[in-house]
Amino acid sequence: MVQFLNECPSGLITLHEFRRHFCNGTVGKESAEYAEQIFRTLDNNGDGVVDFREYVTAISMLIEGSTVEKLRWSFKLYDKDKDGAITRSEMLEIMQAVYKMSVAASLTKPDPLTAEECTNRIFVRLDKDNNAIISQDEFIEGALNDEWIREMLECDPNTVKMERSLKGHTVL
Ligand SMILES: [Ca+2]
Ligand SMILES: [Ca+2]
Repeated sequence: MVQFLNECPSGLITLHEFRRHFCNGTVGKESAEYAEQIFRTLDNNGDGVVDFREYVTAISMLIEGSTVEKLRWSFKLYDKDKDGAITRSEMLEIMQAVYKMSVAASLTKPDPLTAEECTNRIFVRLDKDNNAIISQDEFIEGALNDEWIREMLECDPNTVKMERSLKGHTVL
């Protein structure tokens, strides 16, 4: 947190600053799109800046939160237009960003699924009522019952990066 305050004495962080900060790691510019999604999720009231409180709330939830809380956060990450439902294109967008980032960071396992295949598989498993969107209930319930889904949705590169940052000097 000290570094956050040093870099943002006003206690506010803009997307531009966040992207620079977030991408200042091993994964380089491939993470820019993903950083943007995370920023949007952090920016609770959608005013284009993340204040210290929003930031701390999110970080502590990602560290200490329950699985359901984390899934709720992931849901928001995927639900780009914040209408309470995830469409296939919203999911694909995140998957592609995560995918590019994983490839750049060499985090992918051998023979990984493509972003499209992941999205399709997730939809088959989560969209229980077959209406082509995933509601928050479908999302959380499905993920709780399916380890593969949970792993996919929690976006490993993000988790890894957050943990790495926290252990190092970047965030705290
Ligand atoms: Ca949506
Ligand atoms: Ca549905």
